[in-house]
Order: sequence, then C-alpha cells, then structure tokens
Amino acid sequence: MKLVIAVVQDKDQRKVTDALLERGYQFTHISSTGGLLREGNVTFLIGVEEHQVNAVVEVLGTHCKTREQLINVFPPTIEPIGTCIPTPVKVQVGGATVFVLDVERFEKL
Ligand code: 2BA
Repeated sequence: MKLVIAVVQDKDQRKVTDALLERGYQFTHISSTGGLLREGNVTFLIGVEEHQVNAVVEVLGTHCKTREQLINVFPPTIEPIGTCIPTPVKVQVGGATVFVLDVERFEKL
C-alpha cells in the first residue's frame, strides 16, 4: 500500500475532492499553510494500492493549476529597519506538490 501526500492550493481543493470521490478513493484533507507564502493550502492524505498511484497523480495533475503570486522581498540593506522598500517578486505556485510513501502497516480498528 502507498500513501500519497499532496499539497494543493485552496482554490483547487473542491475539484480535486470531487474527482477523487467520483473515482472511489478514500482520503483525508487537512488545512495547512505554505512555509514561504504563509497562506492557506490543503494537504490530501490518500491511501491507495500501488497500482492506483499513477491514476491518483493524474487526477491531481488534471485539477491543480499553476498560478503566479507576488511576494514582497526585503533587500539586504544597511539602512535602519523600517526605511527599506520591499520589492515584489513573482513565484509560481502549484499545480500540486506530491509525495508518495510506502505504508508499512494499514489497519482500521
Ligand atoms: P509555499 O511554501 O508557500 O511556497 C509557495 C511557492 O514558493 C512554491 O510553490 C515555490 O514556487 C516557491 N518556494 C517556496 N519555497 C521556496 C524555496 N525555498 N526556494 C525557492 N522557491 C520556493 P510550490 O513549489 O508549488 O509549493 C506549493 C506549496 O507546497 C508550498 O507553499 C508548501 O506548502 C508545499 N511544499 C512545496 N515543496 C514542499 C516540500 N519540499 N516539503 C513540504 N511542503 C512543500
């Protein structure tokens, strides 16, 4: 058995949820926060058989879009704190960030 962990943008959560349910997968989603942007995202935990992993990854790829977001970067400066002007920098976020792990043991008690 495998555990697919996928970090998905909030905006894609609904479509991913619907598509996984339609295909009969069981999963949990957890509210999470991106380390860099510090914005809400969603982490899916999807337990599947090995032969289903590619199909799950395909669902994620189909429904998770890449988007551009601006973050403010403060330049390295010797000026007093509070006087430097942040520069907006574009970062690409998504589709999905996917990890596939081996499951040593799976039980429902
Ligand atoms: P955030 O940490 O908010 O990152 C948003 C986007 O900022 C990332 O998009 C990436 O384009 C950029 N970014 C983040 N950290 C970076 C770094 N150290 N160097 C260069 N660029 C960086 P994605 O790569 O699509 O990631 C989307 C979200 O997926 C991340 O949100 C984070 O919550 C999660 N994630 C990504 N990589 C991860 C990893 N290796 N481990 C755990 N979570 C991860």
